[in-house]
Amino acid sequence: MQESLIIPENHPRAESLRVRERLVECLRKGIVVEQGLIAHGRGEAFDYLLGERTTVYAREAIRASVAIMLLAEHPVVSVNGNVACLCAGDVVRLASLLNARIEVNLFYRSYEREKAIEMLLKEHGAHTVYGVGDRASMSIPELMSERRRVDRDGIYSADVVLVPLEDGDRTEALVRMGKKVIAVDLNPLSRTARSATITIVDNITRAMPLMVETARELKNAARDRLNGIVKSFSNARNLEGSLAMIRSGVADRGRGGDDITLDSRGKQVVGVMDDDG
Ligand code: PTJ
Repeated sequence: MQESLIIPENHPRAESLRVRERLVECLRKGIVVEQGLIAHGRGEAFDYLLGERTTVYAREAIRASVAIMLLAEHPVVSVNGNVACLCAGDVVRLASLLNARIEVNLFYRSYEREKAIEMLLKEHGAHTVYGVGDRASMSIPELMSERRRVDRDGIYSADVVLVPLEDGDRTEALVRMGKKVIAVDLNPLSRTARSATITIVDNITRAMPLMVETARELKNAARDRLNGIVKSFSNARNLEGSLAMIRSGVADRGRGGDDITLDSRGKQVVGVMDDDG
């Protein structure tokens, strides 16, 4: 963090400013690339339109995602620079609760970045980190970017892959390989959001801790119950809901209104949700 920068606690954008500082620090450490800052800016714009809160639709998608990962035989969490920087600890906690493997997969790939991200994940308690160096010896068919390189024991053989901040090409390619893909993307219109099996339209900084909380809650749930949660989920319907939130939020705030409501735990939510979403 720049020594001169003090973020007052009561600044309305304090959290958002702290996240920016963290990304800049990760850029200096070689974890995040310059392009990652641009990608984050795009995410911030969508987050602003969503009211910077976790909607009921995101909660429903988180629940379905955790359920599908608990039902999976070989779930994998894919980690890029931004994800490692913003939520390494939650990635490790989530993977441990879901019995999932963690794989580094970068669009702007370099061995130094792979190692830096592996080290960060290990500092947060990860045991084995897949996809680093020669481990990423397999290729996702029909994919040209560096993201095609995957670990035989990780993404290549996974049945469910969690891909926060992903590009559309790899999401589509993974789906073509017959995998279930969970995306976290603040843009409900992106190709990633549209082609994933489940899309969580939320900021990863809010979504990942909620995934951990939900994994703790559902970890011992019966398979029938988990199947029920997955079966009742429709990604198309959920994305429509997120888009409707953006539309109504923009209309409300355009009129100077503020429709934020708090749930029983004091978290900002909108709408009402049943037990299983
Ligand atoms: O670390 P690397 O080399 O793998 O590169 C990572 C980036 C993020 C640079 C790379 O994956 C990239 O270029 O991503 P895209 O194609 O720009 O897609 C990023 C998507 O994530 C966009 O749709 C953003 O709206 C969204 N996004 C950005 N920040 C967040 C986010 N979604 C959720 N939470 C965020 N904090």
